[in-house]
Amino acid sequence: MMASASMPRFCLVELTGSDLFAEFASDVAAGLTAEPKHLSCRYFYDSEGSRLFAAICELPEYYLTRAETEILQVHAHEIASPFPDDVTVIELGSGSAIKTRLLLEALLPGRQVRYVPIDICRPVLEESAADLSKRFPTLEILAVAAEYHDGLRHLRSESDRPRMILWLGSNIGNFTREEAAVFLRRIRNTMTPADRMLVGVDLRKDRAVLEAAYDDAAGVTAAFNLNLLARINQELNGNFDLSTFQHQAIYNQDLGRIEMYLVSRRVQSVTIRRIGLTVAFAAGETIHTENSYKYSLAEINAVATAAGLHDQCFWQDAAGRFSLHLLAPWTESAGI
Ligand code: AVI
Repeated sequence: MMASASMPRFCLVELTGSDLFAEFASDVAAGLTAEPKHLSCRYFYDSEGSRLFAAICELPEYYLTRAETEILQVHAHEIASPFPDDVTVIELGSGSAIKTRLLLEALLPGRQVRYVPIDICRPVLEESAADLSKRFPTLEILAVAAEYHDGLRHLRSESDRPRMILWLGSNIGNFTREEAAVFLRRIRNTMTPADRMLVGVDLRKDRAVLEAAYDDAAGVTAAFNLNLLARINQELNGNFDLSTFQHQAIYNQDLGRIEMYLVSRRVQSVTIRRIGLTVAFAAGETIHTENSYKYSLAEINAVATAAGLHDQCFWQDAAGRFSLHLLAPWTESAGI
């Protein structure tokens, strides 16, 4: 663990619990020798991937960010109201934290607020923390550069005041429903009765709207998906020719999820020297790179209940595309 203080009221902690490079190498080897081939979406976010994701959030087709921002613009004060006093706001996968500003603006008057953003991309964390400390001079910031799982360990140490744990941006969608329940249960086990969790969930909707959101006309999502191969080339000395793979996004309505693939345009073999692997591809063969689950209200309720949480309140954008849920620990006194 390494800590550095670069400005007053701002501190950055780097949690290096696992060897990320070794994990990347072994996951790539396992995923590309599996049948069918797959790679984990957690490896999208090197600095180029994080830059491309920020660009996705601005796309006309990617309604998720705008819908969630709209909800926060309209309801931030209501969302802040269960916290009468000083509060710690912990954000999982904070990214640029642009939406978080709306919540901080609602919380700061009359309260001392400590903000703990947890994100794997250290440069993005540093940038967003610097921006927030300029905008909100009384805000205390403890930035944690870590993956969710390592960052969760940090939750237990932030327990001197009520906590609002943010998991925004449909990040829950990149977990299976079972994984989401297990992860929420782990968080719930760290929560006191005064703590709340705010979860941003993308709702089930028409195939055309969903597929356009994940296959935009400008090709930014395609570049984001293909960047995974560029990362393998750079970090593991691979020789993927990106022009021979095509981005694909399909809505699987039965499972309620967008599936993203990279499709080989031709028969080819690719060598990844650092892991001593040569991989053969048939024409049309796919690498499954991401699932993004969409929810009905009943499915959200089922996942929350399985995690020992209940929906205290929820809000949607005017078009009913996205939902923000304020979850409270399920206790005897909750009467459920
Ligand atoms: C980060 N995550 C919630 C995004 C999503 O919508 O599943 C990642 C993404 N993939 C393609 N576009 C955006």
